[in-house]
Amino acid sequence: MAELISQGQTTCSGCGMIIAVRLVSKACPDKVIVSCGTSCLEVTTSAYPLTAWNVPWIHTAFETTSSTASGIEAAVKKLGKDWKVLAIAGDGGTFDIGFQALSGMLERGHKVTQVCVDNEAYMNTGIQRSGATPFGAWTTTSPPGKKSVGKPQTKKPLVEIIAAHKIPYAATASIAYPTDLINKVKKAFEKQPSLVHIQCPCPPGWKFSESDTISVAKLAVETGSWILYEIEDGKVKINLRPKRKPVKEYLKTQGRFKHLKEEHIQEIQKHIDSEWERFEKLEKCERIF
Ligand SMILES: Cc1ncc(C[n+]2csc(CCOP(=O)(O)OP(=O)(O)O)c2C)c(N)n1
Ligand SMILES: [Mg+2]
Repeated sequence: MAELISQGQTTCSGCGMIIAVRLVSKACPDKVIVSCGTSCLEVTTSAYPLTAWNVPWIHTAFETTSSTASGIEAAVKKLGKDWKVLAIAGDGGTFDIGFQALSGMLERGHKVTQVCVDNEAYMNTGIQRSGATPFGAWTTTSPPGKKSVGKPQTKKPLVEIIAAHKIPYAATASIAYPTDLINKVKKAFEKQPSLVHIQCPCPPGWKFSESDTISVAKLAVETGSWILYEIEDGKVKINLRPKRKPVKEYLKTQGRFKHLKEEHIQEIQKHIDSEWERFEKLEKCERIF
């Protein structure tokens, strides 16, 4: 088991993303090569001339995590080595600018596991909205005001889009459910190409106290706004069915939602309820892709 990161990185206190990476470590094979796109993860772990990485690691551009990983995998194959390849990128690097490279990597069938450490905005460049930012959230590029609710769109359904590439494994995970997360990353390394999408609460970007990271992550799951599920060989499985708390309890923990009016909160609640209905139906299908 490779411990990917050593002490000495410079993440903010309470950073959910670095907890996610430590948990991914628990499921990583010893011989692993990492491709990491520009993100908080990269800037906090590799400030020249230092590095916190204990394994072979390549910093690649914001948009090229998966193309670099594809190249590493092709080289490993050609050399006949048994190294596994891990691609890690933020939500911007996975949902948005890196999406084309990711789609290509999956479509070509490269044996790579991609982990998306999703803090729901472009954080290292100053909290700009991404395709992963949830509806209604404040960011510096989705400011609420008289004519704006915050981010007007809902979160892109990444895992479903990824599973539509007919890859063997894609899943969501939460840092508040470490055993589930570790088991999923293990399975992802066994069934490549694969993707694990981890929600990573961010104290400065979501505006909550740095001591609350895990409780915020847990509330996301308990309110049903972050659904723990996997799609294995096209078959959907919901991994946890919480007795859902009202979403208000999750929203009120974070300053990024503090401008929301009751009608917006109701809209978010409705969206969650309809997503659960949809997922319950999907789970009954033999396979969805
Ligand atoms: C082509 C290009 N556009 C913009 C940037 C600036 N940039 C670097 S990282 C980043 C945002 C990263 O967001 P995300 O992938 O979510 O990672 P996070 O910082 O949130 O961890 C941006 C906009 C860049 N490096 N390259
Ligand atoms: Mg991000």
